[in-house]
Amino acid sequence: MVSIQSKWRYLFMFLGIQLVVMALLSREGYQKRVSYFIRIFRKPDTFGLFGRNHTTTGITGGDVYANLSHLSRAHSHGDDMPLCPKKSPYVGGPIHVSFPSGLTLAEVQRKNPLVVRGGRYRPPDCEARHRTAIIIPHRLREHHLKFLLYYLHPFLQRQQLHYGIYVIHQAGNYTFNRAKLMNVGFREAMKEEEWDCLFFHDVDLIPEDDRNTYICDSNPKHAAIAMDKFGYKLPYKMYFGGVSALTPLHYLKMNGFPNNYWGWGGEDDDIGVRVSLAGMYITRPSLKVGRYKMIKHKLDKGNDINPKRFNMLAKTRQTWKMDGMNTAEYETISLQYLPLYTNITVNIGTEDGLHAPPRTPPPTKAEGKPAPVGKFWADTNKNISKHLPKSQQKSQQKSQPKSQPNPLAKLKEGHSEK
Ligand code: BGN
Repeated sequence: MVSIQSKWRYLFMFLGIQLVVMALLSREGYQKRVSYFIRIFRKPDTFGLFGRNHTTTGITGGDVYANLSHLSRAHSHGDDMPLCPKKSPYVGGPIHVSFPSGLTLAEVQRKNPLVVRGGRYRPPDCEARHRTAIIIPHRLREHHLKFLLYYLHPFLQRQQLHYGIYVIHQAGNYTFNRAKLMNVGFREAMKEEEWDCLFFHDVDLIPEDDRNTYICDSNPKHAAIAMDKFGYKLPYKMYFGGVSALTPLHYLKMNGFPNNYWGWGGEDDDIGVRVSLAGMYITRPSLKVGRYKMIKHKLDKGNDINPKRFNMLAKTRQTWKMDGMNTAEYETISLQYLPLYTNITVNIGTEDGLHAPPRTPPPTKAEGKPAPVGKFWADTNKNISKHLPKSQQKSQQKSQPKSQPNPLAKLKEGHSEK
């Protein structure tokens, strides 16, 4: 038999436990804890994006869209909007990242109602403190791009940024050149708005923690410090690949990125070396925050390992001032303001130049194979026409002057107050 006295004891113990639970919940961040408990009992949604995520290190991630409905209900106050807070109230820490089949761009668009033409966004209820452009070099990775857009849009909205997403698409099928596409992205983005920070972003890397703020530091920042493919560690001290962030001033100080790394490897190391040659240093977020998941894929067709990278890297000290933003030659083939991003398709030429004529006299064995200029142009034109609506095929063609000796002057001309 339980005595009356012990009944009271149990009752007090029960009330005591309730008090402790209430105290815990009412502390700062209780909403996060409540939603965490709710998620445990909730079935995963159609895309399985609300489930818990146990990564290799046991970090649990939340749904990147979880608190964005507050934003879509917020009202714009026009000119008298207050400045956004220094720390966004929407930032929640680790994000659950998975790659479900069946996701469509239409779904991404539906989930991001405040994103406007060209993939631009401004917080609806406050004046953003930062203006960030995301530059994504791209070719034949539509599948990856869709996932990146799915995660990146809400990620940036949670950080209350004014942002724009630019996809720089290399036309034709000549060897891929990631760094040169970044130079194109920099110039084209800066022509449109006065971005105060540019994030150079691989298409297959998804950020896993929204405390990894997409704003610039006083020195160039390497954001992708902890990738799953490297066991969430930096692979080597000077690594500068994946995702990096520079202000326009940083970028111009180091003469942008190299234009002559065709194929996989080395260009990111060159960029890292340029940072120190220009008298700057690399900053990084913490390993806990700078986490990224890579979308698995095989080495791309048209992006073979660059055998020249070792020799080129050895010469960066001599070449960085002569090769970079000041010598980036390209032609813009089309500029499309799509609902989720600005798509810029460019001809960046080949190792032999922008419009290198077939070599005469015919190359000797020692010179190697002649550049496939004719085929390159045939394929470029075929590919571009396929992707453009008939009415736009001519009107969207814009060409750049063949040489742009002074990019700084050009940039200034291109700035626009929007
Ligand atoms: C390095 C590559 C980088 C690449 C990383 C991670 C080179 C240059 C020769 C030293 N660098 O080895 O470009 O991002 O691996 O994969 O190959």
